[in-house]
Amino acid sequence: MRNHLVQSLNNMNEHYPFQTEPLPYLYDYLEPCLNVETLHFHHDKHYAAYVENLNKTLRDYPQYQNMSLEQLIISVPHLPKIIQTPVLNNAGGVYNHQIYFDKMSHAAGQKPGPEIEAIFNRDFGSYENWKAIMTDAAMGVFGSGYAWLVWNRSSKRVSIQTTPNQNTPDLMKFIPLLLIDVWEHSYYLQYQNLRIDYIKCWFNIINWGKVRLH
Ligand code: MN3
Repeated sequence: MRNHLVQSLNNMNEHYPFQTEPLPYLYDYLEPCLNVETLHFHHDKHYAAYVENLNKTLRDYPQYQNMSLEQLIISVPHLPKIIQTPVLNNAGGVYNHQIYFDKMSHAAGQKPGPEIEAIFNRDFGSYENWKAIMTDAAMGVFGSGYAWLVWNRSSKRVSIQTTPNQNTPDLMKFIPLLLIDVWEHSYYLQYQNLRIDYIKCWFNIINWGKVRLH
């Protein structure tokens, strides 16, 4: 199963005890879209807390300590009831943040390459249409959650989804390609209530080189 699942950070196949992965860039690298303070809080406090809480949850369950994040997320319904919610929230929290941080880069006028642009043309009409739909999805997340660009394993098409809290798309059916975190902690220090400005800026810091079609 492993080879068919998304490989976003090098550590995606790691298992308990999970580590807080360092950012793949310096804290000021995403300026001005995401400032140093925002990244410090988001990475060092929020993401790190999910790692710590996931490890705490699995500490007394050696039978699950060799499972990857994706295996844990997929297995949630089969875990003992008492750890289902903590694993859903914290394995999801680690997984989602690792993809989020991994797929950003310094704004340099980046656009998707020809392969992704062709897929956007086919499945959304154009790159600009994709941006508009993705913006609406991210704006439409009520409360905390994410908007995702996903690859459908069976239809071989891309689509947009949203998930609440730290939920992920159904990893058996979809491969996450890209996501935007719209929890307030990801933007509030810098943008306050202006989620739309954060989303607009995020499009400029997507690391398209790390968005891989399958
Ligand atoms: Mn977050």
